Amino acid sequence: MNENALILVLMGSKSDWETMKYTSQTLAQFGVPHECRVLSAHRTPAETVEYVSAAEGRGVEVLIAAAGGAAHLAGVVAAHTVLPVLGVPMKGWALDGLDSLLSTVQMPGGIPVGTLAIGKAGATNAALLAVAILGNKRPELREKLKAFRREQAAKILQEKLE
Ligand code: RP5
Repeated sequence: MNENALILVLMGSKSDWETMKYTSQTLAQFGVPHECRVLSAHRTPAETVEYVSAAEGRGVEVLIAAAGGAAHLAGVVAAHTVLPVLGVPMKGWALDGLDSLLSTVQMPGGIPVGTLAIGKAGATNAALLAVAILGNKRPELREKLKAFRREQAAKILQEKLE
């Protein structure tokens, strides 16, 4: 447990870590204190609710939830907190992650989940979006994001094709 965590990253299974390590790596790159845990909406429902319900009181500002298949984790997380919740659909074992995408993104009105792309791109972008949210009140993080965008653009502009 990281007592200073501003972001909690939940995933439904250890098998999601292969993808969600990119969320953790990106948050670490920006120096954002965070905590990653395996918690499942259907395999550990009580523990998931307990963990999410305590987030606001701990000073957490954003939650990221990743799941595959019938990917209801992000929706369940969002049901138990008013903190912003970002969902990352995992590619899963069937349907190339389309099942996870629809399960995560199609929240009925009233309980929002900001859903990112399937897989690695979504895992990375969830971290970048969380940093942008934190950046609203933290000028140093906003500056880091601007520097990241500049570096990204410079790399593209230097590309040479054989
Ligand atoms: C979901 O089921 C997890 O998020 C994972 O993406 C998927 C498969 O889990 P395992 O069977 O690999 O544990 O709950």
